[in-house]
Amino acid sequence: MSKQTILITGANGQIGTELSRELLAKGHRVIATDVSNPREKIADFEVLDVQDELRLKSILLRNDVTQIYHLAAILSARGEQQPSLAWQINVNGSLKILEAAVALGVERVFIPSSIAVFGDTTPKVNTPQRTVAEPSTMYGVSKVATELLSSYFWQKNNLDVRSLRYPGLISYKAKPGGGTTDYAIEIFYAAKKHKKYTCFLSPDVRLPMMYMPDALRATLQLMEADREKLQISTAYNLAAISFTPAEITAEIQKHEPDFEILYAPDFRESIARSWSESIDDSFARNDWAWQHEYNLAAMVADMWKNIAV
Ligand code: VAH
Repeated sequence: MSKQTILITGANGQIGTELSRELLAKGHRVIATDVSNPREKIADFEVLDVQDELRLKSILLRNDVTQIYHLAAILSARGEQQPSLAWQINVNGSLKILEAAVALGVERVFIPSSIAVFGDTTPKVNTPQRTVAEPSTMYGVSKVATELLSSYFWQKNNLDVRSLRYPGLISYKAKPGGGTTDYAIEIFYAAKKHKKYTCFLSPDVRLPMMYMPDALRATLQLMEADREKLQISTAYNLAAISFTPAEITAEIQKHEPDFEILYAPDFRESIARSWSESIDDSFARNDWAWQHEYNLAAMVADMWKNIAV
């Protein structure tokens, strides 16, 4: 892909922090944006609330932006505590991004989706690409809406919008916030620091998960794929591993035999149980040669090696 000028919203977040570095390493120019200044400046940075249409357009115009990665979002757990804010940021924010992209000739836009679009009426095992999507969280509702907006803007405005239904993402370079899958990150810090963790999900709750290096590679691979090969204009199912709190605990105990887990399910249990247990991502593997690299053991080993407390 030729060198691009890329605007990232939500750049201080779990994905944005690492995506900025990946895109810079590929030689692209990155304008990182978020609602507050970053702790560490990785790229050119501008404060931006995605609901501020005038400022958004000013930054896009001033920098002649050719691509947008719109990562700003309120995740599932926080979205249940602030549903109206989740709709404002996740849907109205995305609509402003899409409208500005069309108005200013931005060539390509990435808006992440999530396996949170699935609900209790969705087949839970090997969830198909095209299936029932009746989520029971505002986050899931907002992601169904943004998937449909993405497809609409492709069909009606020929705007090249692409999206992935990310599973729970695990990483150590930037802390996540407000997610239901965050236990799978918290557990490492607790194991290192205290050799004990109280998990907010039950031991048998199986969820689709992915190590961040796989997620970053999938994102760039999709964004660099030929559009003609892409059959899906909403969001691609994306899969790597699926595990339960009990299974990741057993894997961590191979590194810290004294690690102990306690279970105290909270409101996030019902969110997690409404989601898929595993995902069929055959469309991604067929259309743009997706292939994950990290299994549970490899992810845990790499997290354990890199987490410092
Ligand atoms: C969340 N990490 O927990 C996000 C993700 C599949 C879950 O979308 O809300």
